[in-house]
Amino acid sequence: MDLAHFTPGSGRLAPRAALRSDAPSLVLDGMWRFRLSPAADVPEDFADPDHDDSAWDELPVPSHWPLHGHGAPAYTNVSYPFPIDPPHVPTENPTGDYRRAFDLPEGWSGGRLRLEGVESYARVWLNGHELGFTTGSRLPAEFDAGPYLRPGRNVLAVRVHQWSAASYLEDQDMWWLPGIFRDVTLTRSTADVFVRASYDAGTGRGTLSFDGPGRLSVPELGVDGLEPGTPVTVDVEPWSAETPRLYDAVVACPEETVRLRVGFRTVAIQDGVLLANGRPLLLKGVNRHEFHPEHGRTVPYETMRQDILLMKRHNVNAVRTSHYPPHPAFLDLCDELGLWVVDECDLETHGFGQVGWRANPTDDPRWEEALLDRMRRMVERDKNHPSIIMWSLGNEAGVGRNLAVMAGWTRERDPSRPIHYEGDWSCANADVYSRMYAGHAEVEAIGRGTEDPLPDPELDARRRAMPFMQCEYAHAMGLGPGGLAEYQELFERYPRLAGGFVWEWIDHGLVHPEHGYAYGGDYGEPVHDGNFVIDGLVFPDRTPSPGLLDLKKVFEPVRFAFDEGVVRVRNAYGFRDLAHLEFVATVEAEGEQVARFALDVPAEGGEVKLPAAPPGEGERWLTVRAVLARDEPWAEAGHEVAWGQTRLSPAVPAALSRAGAGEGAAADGVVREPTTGEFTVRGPAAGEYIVGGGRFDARGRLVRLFGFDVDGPRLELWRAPTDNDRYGGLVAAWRATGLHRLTHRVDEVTTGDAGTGLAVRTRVAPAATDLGLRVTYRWDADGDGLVLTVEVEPEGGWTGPIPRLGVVMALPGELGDVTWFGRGPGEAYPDTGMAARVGRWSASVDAMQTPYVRPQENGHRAEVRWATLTGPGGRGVRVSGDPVFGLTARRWSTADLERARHRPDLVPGDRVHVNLDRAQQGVGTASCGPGTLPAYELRAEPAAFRLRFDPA
Ligand code: IPT
Repeated sequence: MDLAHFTPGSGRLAPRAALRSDAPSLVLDGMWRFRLSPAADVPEDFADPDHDDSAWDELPVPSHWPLHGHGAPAYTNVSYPFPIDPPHVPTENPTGDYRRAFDLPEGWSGGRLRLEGVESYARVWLNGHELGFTTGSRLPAEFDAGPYLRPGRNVLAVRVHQWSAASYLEDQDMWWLPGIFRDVTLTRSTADVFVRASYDAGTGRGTLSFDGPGRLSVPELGVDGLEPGTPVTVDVEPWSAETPRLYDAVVACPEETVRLRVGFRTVAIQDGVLLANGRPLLLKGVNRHEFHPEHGRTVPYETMRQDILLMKRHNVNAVRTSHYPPHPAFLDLCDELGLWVVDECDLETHGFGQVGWRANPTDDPRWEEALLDRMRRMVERDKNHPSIIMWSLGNEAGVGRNLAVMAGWTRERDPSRPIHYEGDWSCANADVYSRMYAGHAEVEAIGRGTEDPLPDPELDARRRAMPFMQCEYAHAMGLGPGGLAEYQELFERYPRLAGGFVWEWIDHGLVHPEHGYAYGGDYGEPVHDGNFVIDGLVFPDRTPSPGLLDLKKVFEPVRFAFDEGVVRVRNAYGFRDLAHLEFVATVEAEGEQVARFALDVPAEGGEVKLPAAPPGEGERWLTVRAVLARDEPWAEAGHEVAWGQTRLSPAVPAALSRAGAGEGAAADGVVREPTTGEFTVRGPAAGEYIVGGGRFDARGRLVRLFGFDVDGPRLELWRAPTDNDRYGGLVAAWRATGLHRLTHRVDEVTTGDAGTGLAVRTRVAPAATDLGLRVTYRWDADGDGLVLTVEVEPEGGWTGPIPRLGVVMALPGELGDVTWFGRGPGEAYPDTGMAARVGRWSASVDAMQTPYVRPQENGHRAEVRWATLTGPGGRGVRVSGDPVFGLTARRWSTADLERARHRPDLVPGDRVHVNLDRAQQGVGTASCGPGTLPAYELRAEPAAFRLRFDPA
């Protein structure tokens, strides 16, 4: 079988719209017979209707065979997993033969066999007659089955090759997953309909027309029996992602009746600004791959819906279908629930970049037909969706003549939607200037229109008149992404900036018996890209990661600004007012609610007076929340859309001046259980020191605290590297310096005059360098508590950032319950954690871990005023900051965390390891994109910080 050819298919019918028709159709999904062969040259006798397949396996359709025990998945990002020698493909070419018998219903005649998606090359036989073949994995193909259908039993046979010339066009960053992975139907529908529905914001009227057979009616608009090609203009409510108003339409064709939902909206570019319905359109988007942790790209309908609900609930308003057209039902849901969509063609040739783009199909006339075929099939299938606002030619396919062919055809077929393509920065074939991972400074320059010019003045002038978007930014790999708020600030400041799409929606971790979730290399792939496939805003099971919670905050459509006794509420929606929201304010003292009131906010926003809070003690915060007043199709009444917080009093929290306000504080100096005698002993015993409730060894190391065995605290600069730390190169520098292997030399242990204090002078330094830190730990008893002052003085020529500055200590494993007053409930780092608000939070140590698929630094709680770590009976240790500290608690050490490759590698030990940080280095997004912004970098500088320990 020759798979090394450029032709995209044969025997296929002209592409047409995905439509809901009343024409009979037969769903052929379900169990098929299946046989996998290691190469393509298998005899074709299996297509014979009488072929004996009784010894074959069964395989569900739709599915990917490697996820059902046949072969294994493989992950590469940019690299092709086979030699680059187009159009040739490997001899080792997993080939799946599928067979399915079905009974034709009585009275049935004619019909089309429709395959919604097969990866990557399918040959199709009906009753032994070859109907043709198709490529273009995430695009439909239809074959005329009519001539070969027969009454009663029919046998369909499909041969699927994993590799074909078409594989060169499908080098997307994802698992290679062959198979019939979307639905198969036999349908008698033949109609094609193209509905055009625009909206004129000036008149408030919509214009409707259509191409196709039959007559169009929209009863709700009084449109009845409209003929093709005859526009009609009527009063309508426009469609937007915020207000997804759809009208039911019917097209009565001679042989069938087609039902559609029409949305009126107009996308335009004016003065370099992207507009929808005459208003600026700010894309708050995400890149979505189709992914399910068990089913791969065969995504159940309910999961598609869940994705959209999750997006909407997190203030996402747009989706780029990276990097191929999704299942058609997903787009129906986008129309219905409201998301702006950039529909992307199934085209990526990224791996040619690794050979200097030699022989790139994008620029080779022999591939023109195949590339155009993909574009046509996408546009024809999806043209009726109001949600789709741009067509994307593909992703990372380099530059070349075939792009012009794709764009040219598309412009003619559908002039109503701008064309997107990022891979050619000259924008020769695009209508918008799109980039990926541009840093903040460059985005700002583009916003101002002061970007570097293109060499060609004509192209430069064209591009300068274009709106700008980031089709990918803020790489959500592992901990992070950092820098979201700063991007959003720019997008909102400059009208030319139309926002963008965070990379990416979901971690593609496949359920794995040993590793929990698998990533590249876990199936023994010789070429792979490790955990680069784990870079989503939701974990593989679709639990939101902290990154998504931050994104929700940054994307909020309502903004609050506080001033003396007032809050200014700004409507940041593009297409609706605030009438659908309710506003609730609460006042908390030390995290406990002391007042709650409703706020009357005008629908257009504005300044609202805040009622006076009742008098009282403690650090007080006022929180305003905007929640849905009524159910929306995507969330229930009460769902929080936005919030803001302001501190009422006092300016500086009184954390260190004797614990008093919080839970677990020792009352009036009375020492509580356990009383081991340590509380009363003063002064050094043999080989040890005792200060208040703490016992120290001869080297000044705290070994018992309030009767608990402890270890430390001592200085810590290290953190288990994040993906951004690693891929951005910081880790290499940190390791070269030896920050992961600090030595601690004790120079002097002295006691204070009254025997109540201890000073431990040390030098903390890595081997093989003269860099170091003079660190003094000063311990003072204060009532029942102990105050630790840490003074740090760097020595030598420190350059570059350090991971963290703080102390680490180990507590008994039984102290597994944590309550803190600070930011929460989730993790926060200097440039993340916008979602973390000030309050009183409780969680077990186990629940404080963020389950990043590839373990790394996580779970840091920021700006903690005080925290208690307690065990059975509520006894334990309370730590207070001066005024705040960063808190991390885990059942494994940083070294264990760093060693782990998958979650199951993390085995709880018998200690709780607690980091009490003064500061951490920001997170950034350097795994792909800019690193930490300078404001969030941590340097080795002289520092002093205090912590107070009390029995809890
Ligand atoms: C960019 C790709 O478009 C995207 O598919 C993904 O691979 C991402 O990188 C990394 O996760 S391309 C890159 C060269 C910027």
